[in-house]
Amino acid sequence: MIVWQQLNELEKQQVLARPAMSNKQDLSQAVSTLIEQVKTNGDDALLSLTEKFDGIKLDQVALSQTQFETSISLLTDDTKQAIELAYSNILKFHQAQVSKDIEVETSSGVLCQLITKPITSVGLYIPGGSAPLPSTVLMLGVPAQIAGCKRVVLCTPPDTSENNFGGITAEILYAAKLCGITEIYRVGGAQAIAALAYGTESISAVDKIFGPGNSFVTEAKQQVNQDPYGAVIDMPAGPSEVLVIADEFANPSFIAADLLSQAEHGPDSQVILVCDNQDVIEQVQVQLEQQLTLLPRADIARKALAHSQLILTDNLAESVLVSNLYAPEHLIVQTEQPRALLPELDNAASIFLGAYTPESAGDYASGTNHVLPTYGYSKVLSSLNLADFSRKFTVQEVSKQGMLNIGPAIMTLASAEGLDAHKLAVKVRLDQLETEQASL
Ligand code: HSO
Ligand code: ZN
Repeated sequence: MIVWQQLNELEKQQVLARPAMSNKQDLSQAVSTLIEQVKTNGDDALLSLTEKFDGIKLDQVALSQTQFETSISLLTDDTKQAIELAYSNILKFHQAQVSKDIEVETSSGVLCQLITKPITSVGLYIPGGSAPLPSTVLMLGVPAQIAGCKRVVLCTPPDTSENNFGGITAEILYAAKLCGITEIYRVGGAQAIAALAYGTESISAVDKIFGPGNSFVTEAKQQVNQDPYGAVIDMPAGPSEVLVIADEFANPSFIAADLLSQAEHGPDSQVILVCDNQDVIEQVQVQLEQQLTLLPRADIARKALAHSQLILTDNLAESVLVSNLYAPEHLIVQTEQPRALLPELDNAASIFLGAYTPESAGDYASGTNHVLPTYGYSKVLSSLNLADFSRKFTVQEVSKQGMLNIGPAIMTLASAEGLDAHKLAVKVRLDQLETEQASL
């Protein structure tokens, strides 16, 4: 346990510092080689890299209809209903984000519009590996569906489990089906990102790539994002994080469970408790040990907890200050009056208010999006939302009367900037209007 008041400024910074990204140079070299392979050899590269990294020799990356049906038949009704409930809540919350187009007559005869259109083609990357994430299919697929993107492409590594070898995890497919996604490929890692950005014989390139992934995927997304001929990406990604603000009224068992749910994501997960009551912190420590014995992913969670922070503050206001400094991806507020703190919480990507709002609620089924800025980016970036799947553009239309109204000001401004061609573009029109007037 750390006592916040006993730290100097430098120590405070160190306690809240994110882990440095290690091996950057090696990783970026390895990833750019993979990307080059896909650019040069297309599908052949995808198939041979899938054999190398996933241990499966596929004859094609696309998933056939038969494979789709076989995989999906493995699902129980319970699972289907759970996915449907999550889908319906995520749909409701994102549907409400549809924004109206704007039309304003700024001066008489001068019409300005702001119009929203879907991004034409988007690629959704869904990780496989130790924890395939059907919930992420919903978080990306639902807004893509509501926005009306013409092409929605899903890439995920092939399933290696015995009863579905070479297929795709059934839950992922069911979630995709609800979101109306039909273009599905069995390819993961940096090679999937390269295929989405540059295209291969069977996968056409997309405009924007979404979704979480391991360090290879994250690096590949960054590289294609920097290439003007690559693809734009959703947001920068770091390890997942939770910060819990608690007071004496909090339930230590709930807090421990929330910290562990973040810790089990990966050894690099960031877990922080900020509390103004020492008893609560000590009880959380006991609970953590007890609950860890119940978890199949205890090894992973222990590694994350090894670099977690339990911070004792003087009061709630100081806890809020620490949270604002850290700018967490997820912020759970377990206090007597959680909503009262909301106006003070400046920098958190998704906030969970009250004893019965675990992070798991937002991860799966409350309706909010679980793709969120990490690594302190919540200070400036938003949680993923409908707007990320569309673009806004402006339209203006100036009538003759409108030109008479704003033309002289435009000419003055163009003169001030020394841009005479700009001035002339208005002058020729005003001259024309004058001639028309004279002939009446
Ligand atoms: N907590 C993760 C999302 C997730 N959790 C998916 C479970 N499944 C990052 O926000
Ligand atoms: Zn989670």
